[in-house]
Amino acid sequence: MQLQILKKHQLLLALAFIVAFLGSFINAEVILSDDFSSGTLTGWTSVDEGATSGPSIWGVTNLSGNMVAIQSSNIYSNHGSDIHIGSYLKRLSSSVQNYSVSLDVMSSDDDYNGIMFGYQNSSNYYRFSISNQFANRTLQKMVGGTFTTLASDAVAFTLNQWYNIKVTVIDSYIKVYVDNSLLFNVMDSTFSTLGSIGLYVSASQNGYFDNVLVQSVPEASSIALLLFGLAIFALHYKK
Ligand SMILES: [Ca+2]
Ligand SMILES: [Ca+2]
Repeated sequence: MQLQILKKHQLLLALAFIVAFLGSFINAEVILSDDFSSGTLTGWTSVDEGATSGPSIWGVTNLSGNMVAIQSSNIYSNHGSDIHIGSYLKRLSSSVQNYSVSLDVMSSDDDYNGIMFGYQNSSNYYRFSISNQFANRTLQKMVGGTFTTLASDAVAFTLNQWYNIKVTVIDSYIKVYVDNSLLFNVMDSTFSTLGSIGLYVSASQNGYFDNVLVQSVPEASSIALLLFGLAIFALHYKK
């Protein structure tokens, strides 16, 4: 009987170690958080691609006491086609494989705004964009300089309204959420690492961005291992 109690305590201790150890993997880790309250774009690099109405004008502005990033030129190329490039504000270079990118976006212009992620270089990345004029929300990948549409719908964003866009890339599944509602769920493993992210505009004079949050997401295998440990513990404890 005493031996049994001792064994239970040892098992509990072992479990505590397992939980503590795996906890470090289970917790999402913040890779980047920027609410632009610093008033600067330190750490960000602008990349202009649009041949018309450039250059870009990126900065930080105060909207009713909230500091946000703004792009205020109408820079664009290939308007209305799948390409619709313009300018982006780039950051990070990460080899993390499972991740989430969240940000708030708003525009007083009716053109393209969005987010680039899984960015390996200027010819290889994922891009989610929204357009009021062309009434669509589109997830694309650019591979070797050529865009392919992965998912699209026919909904226009509302001018001057903040939207939260969240993208998760976990085990080759790309999920796009708008205001916490799942919009797209696509399987694609072309770009397996986070790479860089980009705050994206095309012909969007006064595109606003805020609350950029990039996190690593725990791998399913870590969670499975923890559940396995818990199951073993439960079985022993039941005896
Ligand atoms: Ca802010
Ligand atoms: Ca415009």
